[in-house]
Amino acid sequence: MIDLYSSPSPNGRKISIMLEELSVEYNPIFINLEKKEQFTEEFSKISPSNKIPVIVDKDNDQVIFESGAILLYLAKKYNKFLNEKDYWEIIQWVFFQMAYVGPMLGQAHQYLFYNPGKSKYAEEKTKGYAKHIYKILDKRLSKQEFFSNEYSIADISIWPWIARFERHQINLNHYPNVLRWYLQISERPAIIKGYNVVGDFFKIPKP
Ligand SMILES: N[C@@H](CCC(=O)N[C@@H](CS)C(=O)NCC(=O)O)C(=O)O
Repeated sequence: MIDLYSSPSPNGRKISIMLEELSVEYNPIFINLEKKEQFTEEFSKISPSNKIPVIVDKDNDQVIFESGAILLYLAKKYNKFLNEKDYWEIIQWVFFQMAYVGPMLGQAHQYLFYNPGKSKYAEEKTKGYAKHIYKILDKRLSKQEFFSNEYSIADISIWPWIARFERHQINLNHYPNVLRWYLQISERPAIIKGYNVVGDFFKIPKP
């Protein structure tokens, strides 16, 4: 049994979606970020950065934080969504998500959605980064159905961020390949289920 500490956010959803895709039995535990539950002494023991997601795999007595490490752990453990043939291609896109897509779009949430009007410079800068990211993703998806040859942890890591396109002030119709990929993946039962496993219910946004 795996305990998943999560919240209804892109990084948390990556892992609930992965666990649903794997049809693994797991126990979702809600960490309410608004109530600052990520800073409790108890949670600090398993999350040195005081962030979700974290998993505790009781089968192996293994604790893992950082969503990229968790996706790799689960992909290796269950031998799915990270095939040998495309290994490095998948890894590249997963790292691109962790290093650029998540951090930059996370800044867009801060400046465009939660704190508009506070810094024109930061708003323009993050809008530019968001457009750059969507352009890169659109180009990749113009050549193939998924980020690699098959649906993989690359798609699972990127999709929950694109589900926040409204917060990035992005019109998905301007990125037709991302739009096609996003809508196609939105229909997967694991995405629908994994989107809402803790906290309040949210509808998956559709343009
Ligand atoms: N690099 C980390 C980022 C995790 C992260 O930023 N989690 C956010 C929610 S999406 C969080 O826990 N924020 C709470 C806080 O910063 O206090 C990962 O990929 O797991």
